[in-house]
Parts: sequence; structure tokens; C-alpha cells
Amino acid sequence: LPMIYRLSAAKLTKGTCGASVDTIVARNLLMMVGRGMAAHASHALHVASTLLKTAQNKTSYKIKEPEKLMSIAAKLNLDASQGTESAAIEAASTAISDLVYDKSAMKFATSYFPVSTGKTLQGLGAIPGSVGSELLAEGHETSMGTMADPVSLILHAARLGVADMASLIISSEFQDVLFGIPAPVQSKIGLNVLDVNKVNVVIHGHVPLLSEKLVELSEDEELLKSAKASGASGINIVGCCCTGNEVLMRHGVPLAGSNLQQELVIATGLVEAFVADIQCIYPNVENVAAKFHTKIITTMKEARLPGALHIQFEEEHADKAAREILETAVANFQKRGKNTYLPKGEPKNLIAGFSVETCLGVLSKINPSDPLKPLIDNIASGNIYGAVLLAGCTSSKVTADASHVTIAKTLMKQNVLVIATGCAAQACARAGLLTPEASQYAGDRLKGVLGLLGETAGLGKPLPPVWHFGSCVDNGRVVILAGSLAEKLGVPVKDLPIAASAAEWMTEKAAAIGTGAVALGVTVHLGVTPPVIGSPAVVSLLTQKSEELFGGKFIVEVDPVKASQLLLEHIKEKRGKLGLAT
Ligand code: NFS
Repeated sequence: LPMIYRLSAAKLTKGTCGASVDTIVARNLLMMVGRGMAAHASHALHVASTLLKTAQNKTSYKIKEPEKLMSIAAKLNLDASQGTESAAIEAASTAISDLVYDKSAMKFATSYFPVSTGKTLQGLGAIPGSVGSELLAEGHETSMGTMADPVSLILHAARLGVADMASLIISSEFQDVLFGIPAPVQSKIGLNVLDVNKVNVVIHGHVPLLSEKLVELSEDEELLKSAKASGASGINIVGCCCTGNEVLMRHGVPLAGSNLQQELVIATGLVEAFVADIQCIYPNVENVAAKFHTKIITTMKEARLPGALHIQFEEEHADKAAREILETAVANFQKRGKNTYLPKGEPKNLIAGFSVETCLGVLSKINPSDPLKPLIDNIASGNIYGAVLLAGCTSSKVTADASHVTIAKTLMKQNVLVIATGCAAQACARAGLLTPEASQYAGDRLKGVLGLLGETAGLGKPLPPVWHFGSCVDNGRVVILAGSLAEKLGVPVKDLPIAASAAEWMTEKAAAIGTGAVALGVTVHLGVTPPVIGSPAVVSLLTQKSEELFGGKFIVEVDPVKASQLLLEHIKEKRGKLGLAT
């Protein structure tokens, strides 16, 4: 049992050293947020380092979006006059400095958040220094006999949450620069995206650096020739979890499943190679793979599995690693056993690929000089009652997918625009909510907006009522969009009729994102109770006091129907305060 349950079960109020329940709970929460933030910052560091080495001509990657790079440089107030490579070096070095070196304030935090948010955070001492220095302090503070003040511990968690947001933005922005800005794309989801006639390669994890190469190389003539020589008709790359979301967004690669389904994908007996980079990789994949011919291949030093084949990814030699992986997969095809199972029926259709840029692109067709205006007008009129981001994992602590789907359907019925990322987006996709046809579940006013935008985008059909904004790190996109809306309206983020919901959260990363969102002024629903209930003081800090300080708070509600009502009430209150019809 987690220590706090043990404490409350035994009716103890203090540890042997005298640490109060409040101290213990706050300390554990800080450690949890710290681990989540470390994961996102480590991802950001991999991407920033790849951008830097690419600009220095040390990798085979290309800068696909020089224009976006220039806008990032402008945002960071960097000198970009010397051209693309120099701007990339400047931007990547700024990120690396934010992540690794000691400094007073992360530039990706101070440059990307609205001015009013920055001021609030500054006043509360919640602007992070570098990630490295924050984590050093976190490790120190939480060591035995050091920080015992629960308020200071929770404020530090808020600062780490803000650093987490900045790390998400680094990853999301630089991945666009290297691999392209997502645009609407059609694809499919379901275990049956696996193909019995092809060499199936599942790409799993989070950092799309190697998976981009795997997707590219899956069309390689030589590899296809050897796949055919083994009796396969081709190479089928499918995605799992957030790496899956990344390659879905940019290349339409179909999704096999989300975090809770990784073992099931292997249990089809149809997977030649299960390639994992970092994060959300359950060690049990090895036990399941042992029953089949599936090769588990790990690729990054942070996430090795004891019995897996390890093919190390290095930015400078990404093509070599990708080729070795696909050769291994092809060679494994003939070892496939007879014990296979593919669910009957067709995978579900979906549309993904929403980004701030594509949204603005469509909106600018309605109002070229002021693209945000049509969005704001529709929010003001109530055609869009508000917007809610569904984020995070799917969880075995609730009926998986059901919480996300119930909340999405309930909210869209009330004309709330639903944006989704990560495994939450995949849950909605499995329920068919990422299709134009699903706009039938939306309220009439939202349906009208989706229809108009679909026509404007040239789709000839309404936009789906759930907009797939990408992987978990792409929550950074949503932060940027919310910030732009707030700045345009001249109000703080906390006053917008928006909220977030992590209805099935389970990872430390989700805790870090949620904490960061609250610190930026967004109210966040949690559908799984976090391990804080032993401390009334911490509960009050997270669910009440945080609203007075930061403008955002946590709402904890396990029942998705009740949670939807709470989210709607929150939006109503915000609309009322803005003087909009409720
Ligand atoms: Ni994010 Fe959850 Fe993992 Fe992605 Fe899925 S489990 S917190 S959504 S894959 S990170």
C-alpha cells in the first residue's frame, strides 16, 4: 500500500522522524511530479539535441519547417538573421540551456506563456530555473530530514509543472521543425490494423526520432524485396501509444492501441517486431512476447528491458539503427507461429492531424486578417459553449476508455468543443468520435460550426467533434492555443471558458502535466483519485487554494457523468464572468 494509506489506516499523524501527514503527502506528490517532468524534459533534450546536430550537419535529418523555426526564434527573441542553420543552433541551444544549465528562468516558459500568466507565476516564485537545477533541488528537498513545509513542497511541484509545460512545448515545436507540422489526415485504429500477410512492426513509446526513420524505410526497395522473399507481401508499420500518435499525425500511420493494449497487440501472435523507445512501456510485454515469435527491441538507454534485443538509437546513425530493426523484423516473419488471432471486422476510421497552424489556416479562410476572430465570435455567441481538453492515459482503475468517451459525448451534446491528445484521443477514436459522422452527437449549435469548418477546410463533410491534437507532449500545442486566445481577448488564461480532464490518468507524466496546467490557470478534472487524500491540507491546496493563487484547480470526480456536469458548471461560471450568455 502507498505509505499514506498505511498512515491513515493506522491512524498515525506523524512518521518516526516527526514528518506530518501533510509533509509526507506533499513530498510524495512533489517526487511524482518531478519524475513526470524529468521524463518530458528528457524527451525534449533528445529532440533539441537532434535539432542542434542536424543544423551542424551531423545527422541525416532535415529541417522540414524553416518558417516555423523562424517563428520560434522570433518568439524567443533570438537573432535569426544568419539563416536557418544558425537559427536552429540558437533555438536548440536555448532549449538545452533551459533543460540542463543553471539559470534564473526557463526561456521557453517566459516566452511562450501570456504576459499575465508570466506575472502571476513570477509573483508566486513559480517560474522554473533550468530543469536540471529544479530537479536537483527537488531531490535534495525530498531527501529525509530536509524540506518539511507542505506549502513550499506544493509550490515547488507547481514550478516543476510549469517546467513540464515548457518541456512539452520544446518537444512539440522542434518535432514540427524537423518532421513537419501535422495537417488533417485520415487513418484507422484497432488491433486489426495488423496485416496477416505483411511483416508487422509496432512502434511504441514517445520520441518520434527513430520511428520517423522506420516509417520512411518501410518503403525501401531492398527491404521490401527481402520481405517478399520471406513470403510477406510488404512491411506494415503500426503505432502504439504516443509514438503511434506522432506518426499518425504526420504520416497517417494506423494505430494498433493505447497504453493498456500493448500486451494485447503482441498477443495477436502477428507482430514480428515490437520496437520501444521511452516511457509507458510495460515490462510485461516481454512475458507476453515470450509466448510468441515477437522480438521486443529497445532502442534508448533510458528504457531497457532485461531480455530484449537492444539496438541503440543515436541521432548521427539513425538510418543504420532503423535498417537493422527492419531487417530483424523481416527475418522474423518466417518464425511466426500458427497461434495467431486477429479480431474480426474492420478497424475504426479516424481523422487526426490537428495543430494550431492547421486550425488557424482553416479559420483564416473565413477571416484572413484576423483568423482567431471567427473562433472568438463563435465562443461569444455560444455556438461553441467552451472547450475541454481530454488528455492522458487510459486506466485499468476504471472501465478503460469509458470515462473519456462518456465525458466527450456529454460535453459535445452541450456544444462544448472537445480537443484530445494521447491515449485519451485514442479512446475517443475507438468509439468512432474522430469521424465527421460523429458530429451527430454534438449539440445543434456546435454541429453548425463543425459543418462550416469542414466545408471551409475543403473536407466536404463536417469536422469531427473531437479534434485529435496529437501525443501527450502535444498538450504543448493546446497551451499555445489557449495562450493565444487569452492574449487576443486581453484576459488571463484562468478567465477562459475552458478546462482539461485527465479522466483515466495513471502516469507521473500525467501528474506533471495536470499540475502545470493548474499553475497556468486551467482547471483540471481527475477521474482517478490521486494519492493525496490522507492530507486535508494538501487536498485543500490542490482543489481550493490553488485557484486563489494560480487561477486553476483540480476537480476530483470518479463518475464521468458527474464529472461532465462539473466541467460544464465550470465553463458556465467562466462564461458568466466574461459577460457571455450562459
Ligand atoms: Ni500520456 Fe499516459 Fe503514455 Fe502517452 Fe498514453 S499512457 S500520460 S498518453 S502513451 S504518455
